[in-house]
Amino acid sequence: FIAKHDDIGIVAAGFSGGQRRLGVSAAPSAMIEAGLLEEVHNDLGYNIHHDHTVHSYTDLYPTSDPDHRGMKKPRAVSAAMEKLSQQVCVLTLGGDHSVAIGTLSGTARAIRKRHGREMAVIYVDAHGDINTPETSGSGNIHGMPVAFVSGLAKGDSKDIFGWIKDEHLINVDKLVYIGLRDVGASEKKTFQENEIKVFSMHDVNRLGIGRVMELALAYIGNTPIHLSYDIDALDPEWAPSTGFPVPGGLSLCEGVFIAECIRDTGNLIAMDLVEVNPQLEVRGAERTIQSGFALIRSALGNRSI
Ligand code: 5AB
Ligand code: MN
Ligand code: MN
Ligand code: MN
Repeated sequence: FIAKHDDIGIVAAGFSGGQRRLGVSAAPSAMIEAGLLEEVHNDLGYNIHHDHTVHSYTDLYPTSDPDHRGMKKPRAVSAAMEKLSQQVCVLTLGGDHSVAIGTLSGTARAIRKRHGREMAVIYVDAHGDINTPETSGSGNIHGMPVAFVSGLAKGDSKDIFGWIKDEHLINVDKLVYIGLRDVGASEKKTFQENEIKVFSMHDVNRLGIGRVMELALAYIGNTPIHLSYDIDALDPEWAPSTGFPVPGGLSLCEGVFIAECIRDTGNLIAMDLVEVNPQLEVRGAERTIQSGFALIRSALGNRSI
């Protein structure tokens, strides 16, 4: 897994079609301009494979894309994520969290093909992102990625997530959430009915992040891990420039600790960093970008002490 390799593929997935705010597509270029590639190469020591393109996938948007089962831009998101699913990189810079439909399905398929195994997913987020089109109040697909990649929400025609096959699916028995604090009633029901392992902010506050990570990693066992990190898991103090901030989140210190613990397993195979929106400059996007850097550095780097 990546801890044992010197090569890293990075894809800049500046996709914003899973929600209605535009700036989130500018996140990869903002992070790259702030020196992300140099940091990963010079400081973390990886050979970077990167196509020097920020993919917005807007060329894949159909001319007509009416709502379907309440979903906004269903065909655009589906087509973009079908493409991203084939790109399979270690680090994906979003974009909104609908990109996880592409990344999770892509890595799940790759790990099945290469290693004959199912991967685990650690999903760090303020939100559940497990709405189906039928339970979503907003119709925004960035609130639905886990439902689609776990098979809880079914696609229909090929151009509306029908391309998601069994080989792309993640197993909800190997899924762990950390940081939740804004979860809808039907999402709570889904968590309970499927006995999904959730460590909410309440659990983090009750147990401490150290114990939470012990429990989370023991639950997963020795399994390849895809880390899907929504920057809004961090408290707005540390990540103000994001589309759906929720107070009462992880400190940067806790957020970094999560990434370090996962790195230390040696089982990290892929990471998404999503929902940075440099155009929502509450207190300047710089702080949010620097927090994102810290998470990436901690997940991919070596121990500094
Ligand atoms: B994010 C909400 N649950 O479905 C919905 O930022 C918010 O990727 C989704 O976590 C937030 O629209 C999606 C209300
Ligand atoms: Mn290459
Ligand atoms: Mn999310
Ligand atoms: Mn979120």
